[in-house]
Amino acid sequence: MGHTTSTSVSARGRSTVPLLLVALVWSTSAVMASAQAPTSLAPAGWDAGIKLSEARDRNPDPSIVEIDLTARLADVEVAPGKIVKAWTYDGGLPGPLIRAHVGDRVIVHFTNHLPQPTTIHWHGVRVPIEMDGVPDISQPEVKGGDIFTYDFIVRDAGLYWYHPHVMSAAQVGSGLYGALLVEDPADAVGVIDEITLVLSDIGFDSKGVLESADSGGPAGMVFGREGNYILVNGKVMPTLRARSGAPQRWRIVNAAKSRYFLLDLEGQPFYVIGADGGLQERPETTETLLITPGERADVIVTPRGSSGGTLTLRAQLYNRGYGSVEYRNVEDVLTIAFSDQPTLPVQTLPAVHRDIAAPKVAGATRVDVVLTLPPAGADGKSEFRVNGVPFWKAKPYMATVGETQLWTVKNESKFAHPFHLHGFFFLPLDEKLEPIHPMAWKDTLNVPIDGTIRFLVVFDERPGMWMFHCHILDHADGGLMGHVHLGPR
Ligand SMILES: [Cu+2]
Repeated sequence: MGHTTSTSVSARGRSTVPLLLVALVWSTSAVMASAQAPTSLAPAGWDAGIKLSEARDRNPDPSIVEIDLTARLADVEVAPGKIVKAWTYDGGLPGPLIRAHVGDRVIVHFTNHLPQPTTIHWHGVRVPIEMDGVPDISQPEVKGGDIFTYDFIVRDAGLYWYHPHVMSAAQVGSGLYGALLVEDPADAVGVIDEITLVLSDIGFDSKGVLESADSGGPAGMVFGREGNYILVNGKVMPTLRARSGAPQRWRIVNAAKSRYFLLDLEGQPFYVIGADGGLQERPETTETLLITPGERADVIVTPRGSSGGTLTLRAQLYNRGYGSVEYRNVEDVLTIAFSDQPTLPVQTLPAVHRDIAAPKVAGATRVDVVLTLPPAGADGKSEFRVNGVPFWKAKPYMATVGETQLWTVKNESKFAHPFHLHGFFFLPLDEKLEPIHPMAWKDTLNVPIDGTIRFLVVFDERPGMWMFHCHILDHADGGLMGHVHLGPR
């Protein structure tokens, strides 16, 4: 295959083993219940109605993924006869799935044909600051008609995603997002029927015209605008086929600009094996799966139902602030349609395991952050504040290369916030400053209403000005952003 993981030196304890060795010992980071080559258990064409289009790699070098990507307006059919004039990558909603192997070099020749400047941010990927897509920090804005080449190594296996960092709420909300899947042979957990699911929403009227990005005025900003159509891989309520009792691996990203997804499968369990930064310490079973904007989940589901019947993936209500549960209903997300094959006997799910070495709390620099939403001013405008100031009045937080920091983020606003740090993974801790198990590398973490999150982050060798912000993009635009200035040692 020609891929090598030997270049991906990790500062975070991920065992990195050259591929040859992986093939021999099946790696130290993922252990399967059985080393037998898995075979598909799904009915033929099970994912045909929902599968993402994929970016075309035009570089014959097996360790380089080189693609062209164009942002442009396009008519997109999200349901039969339901067409929206969306902002797209390559004319699709979402943009094409980019597939790479850990250690690959990814080159993206990006052209902007939008009526606005834009950039691409590679959410969760440990890129150099020059590739982070933040205007004026990483790069100038890419103006209409201009080209920018993104070029970086993908060091970590996992599901990532890409989206603009210019007028983010408007541009992401209009359709600009796509998934980047970085695969590692060591992460082949034994379930071959795998699909990437990009969850999002979009707002448009009966003529297919996008809802204005500032609809609802200041109150819309404070809530975080949600689109009126839930999308899975760009489709309203698509159908995935399944054989009852056959496990499927779902790689899920929430690319919505504000909407939380509290998923349930009519009470059937999700077997969670990974999060933002790849596989987690050990699997965990849950009946509801919360994925807030920006977060990812790697889960195995084993849907069960009657031959020819259906099962519905639903979004339950989650209270992320006023307007998120009042007068709202559980919404349907995806239909699972069972084949007429007999139900399979109970399958042993893979005993996925990953060694995660927690950074040390002792010696970590403490950083305390409080999120607030003061009453609106006389002009009726509200602003979110981080330690008393919105981002446009904030000074950067300081860090040095190699430093470990312990962040405490306290939410004193009456809205929940998915807190996202660019460029680095962090490890969530509990109130006793012990790692939360199963441990998982995160780059986005929900701070519930009146809640507090704590995490350890090791700032590796990539100096620069790294953003953090709420991934409810209206909140980010409304003040809830900041920067970490990572300087040389
Ligand atoms: Cu927020």
